Amino acid sequence: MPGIVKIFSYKDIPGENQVGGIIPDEPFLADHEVHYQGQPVLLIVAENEDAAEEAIREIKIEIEPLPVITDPREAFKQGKLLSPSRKFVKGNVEVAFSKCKYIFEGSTESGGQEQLYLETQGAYAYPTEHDSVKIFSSTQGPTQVQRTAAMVLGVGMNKVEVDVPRLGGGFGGKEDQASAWGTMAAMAAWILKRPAKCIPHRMEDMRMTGKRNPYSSDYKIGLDENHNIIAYEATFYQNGGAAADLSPAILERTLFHATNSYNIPHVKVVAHSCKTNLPPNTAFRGFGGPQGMFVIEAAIDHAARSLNIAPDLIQRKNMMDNGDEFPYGQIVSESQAKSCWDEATDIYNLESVKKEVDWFNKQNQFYKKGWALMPVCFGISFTNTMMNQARALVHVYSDGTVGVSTGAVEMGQGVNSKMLQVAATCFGISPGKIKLESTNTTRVSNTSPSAASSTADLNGKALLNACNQIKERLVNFIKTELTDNEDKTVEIKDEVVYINDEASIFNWKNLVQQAFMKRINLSAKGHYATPYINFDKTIEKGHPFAYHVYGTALTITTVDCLRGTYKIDAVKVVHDFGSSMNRAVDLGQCEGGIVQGVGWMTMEEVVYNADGKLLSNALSTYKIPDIYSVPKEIEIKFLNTDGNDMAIFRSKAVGEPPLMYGIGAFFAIRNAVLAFNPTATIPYSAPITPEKVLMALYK
Ligand code: LUZ
Ligand code: MOS
Repeated sequence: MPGIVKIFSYKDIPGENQVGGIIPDEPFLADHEVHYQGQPVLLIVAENEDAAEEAIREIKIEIEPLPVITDPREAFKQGKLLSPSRKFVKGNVEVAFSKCKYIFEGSTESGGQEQLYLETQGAYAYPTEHDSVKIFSSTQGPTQVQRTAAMVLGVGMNKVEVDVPRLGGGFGGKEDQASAWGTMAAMAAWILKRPAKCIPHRMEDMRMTGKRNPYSSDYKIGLDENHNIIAYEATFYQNGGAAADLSPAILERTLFHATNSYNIPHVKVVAHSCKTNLPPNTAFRGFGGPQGMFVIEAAIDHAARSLNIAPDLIQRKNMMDNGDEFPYGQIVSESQAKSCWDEATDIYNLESVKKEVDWFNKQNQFYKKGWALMPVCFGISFTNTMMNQARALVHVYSDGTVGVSTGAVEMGQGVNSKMLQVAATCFGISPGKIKLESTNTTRVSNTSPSAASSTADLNGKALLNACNQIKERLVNFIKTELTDNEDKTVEIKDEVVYINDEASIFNWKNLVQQAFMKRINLSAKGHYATPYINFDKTIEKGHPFAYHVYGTALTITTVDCLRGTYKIDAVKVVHDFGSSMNRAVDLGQCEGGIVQGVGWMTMEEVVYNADGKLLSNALSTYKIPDIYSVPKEIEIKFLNTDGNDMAIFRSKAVGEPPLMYGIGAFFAIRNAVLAFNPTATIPYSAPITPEKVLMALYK
């Protein structure tokens, strides 16, 4: 056909037909079997998009149908697992349950979630010298794209350069799944020796890429007569999709967060990563943590409802303290769980909120309010210890301007602002003198993806290390070459050099110039590897996290009991930012996380049909919070603490933890429905869409 340059199938792949990140179980192009609707089969390269689209319409692929599994429990029954199951054990639940006064059992469902980055996946690439290729990719993981493209092309990683200027959002969706798109562009460019671009339309992106893993779970919770939680058992069935992707790591984080902010003496949690015929599910802000926390919150709510007490009594009573032990062996230290909770219930006046809601519900027949408290404890570090490392490259140019490269990818989360602050603060110069370069695998190699809320910590510390090396050389240069006394203190503030606390004749610019004339090295490569952390998978114990982030959210909602619709009146939070280095950025992350979490729990519904075809494949059928449905009020109070030394400038990681405040919306809405219809049976099945609310109101 006119305009068609080349059609690649799996037979044309020069290297390995493989894009699996953790486990090599995912073909780049389908080979004999197609495992899900939306799996790439052929790569069509055309002079323009229209020609390629026309070719798609002309190609008929005959596929013999095989049985389709979309339900993780069904997959588990048939023994279809993506990776070995995992189990975390603390104490002895069997013995403990036999001594519990109250035991409650049930199951929960939490749905998928489309990342819906504003910019879809995509990449362009062109061939470069020495049989190499350069890829510009919309990825959170430049090294992942590099490694995948090199493997598929059958070349060394040194022949693939990946450059990332910035992304229009990632949210986890581009942690691993950008690799295939980058590799498509790279393969076309490298083989055909022409520039190539590969960008799916929104609907294709939604249909072909994985989402947050849906979970189906069972819980059993045991309490004593004083409402202390003595034992907790849960089994998680993760819907992994057709290939492992990041699901095994997500599964692990579910177990790490299975008890959220609570100290429970006897715990047994088991997780299965189930293989279904859906697009491989993947990272999404929270990375399995939210899925785990939803289940324990449901179990506590179940217990409280059955005991006819308010859930917050059980929540507060069982909150962790310093010295307690997480089920994975790490000892709780610098816990802000109770301080966030107590401050939230105090400044947001929980007692009067309870009274106001009761009063409102008495006054109104067809509108009912509900409230819920949601504590969050989130571990900071990649759970895979090896990944907690980063590098940075800093050049001070002879005119005093600075170029900074790190492994951090800017995707709207503000990490470049933080990197700029690190370099400017260390050198004592204006941010205007510093340029943040693109994220590039040739300048900064072997990067972990920008993920796990750890990007600013890891890359910020690596950058600080690099800047300090240069600064130390400059300070030594002043002490030894420009003044006559080595014992003097030297500081640079506002680009002025202070010697023994007095402004000297030197400023940043002439200092740099003179250092250059004396052949001082004005470049440095920084490296950082998080100290202390470890985890032993053979016993499932260790100290995997650098530190934890804490907080508590109070959510208030109003349900329209004729329509089943609802409004989130307010989400009021006390959050542990440590000592925030950038309150605007951190506040933005917190607000965005809350809205995204509320969306996951309420209106965002990923629907596949029995054949595994995505039905919610556009913004008309997949609803995310818009300006009308976001909480009417979001209030965020910064907990007053010093922060943790493992965080960059003691400013705690902020990317993921706030998302889990959204879980409060589920319970607040559920409580409002129960205020209207106290006998309603409302399964712990998220999202709690208006349809589900309407059914429950009149059941
Ligand atoms: N990615 C990953 C993550 O590979 N490991 C993690 O622990 C993680 N956590 C959150 C988000 N992405
Ligand atoms: Mo993420 S879920 O930290 O890419």
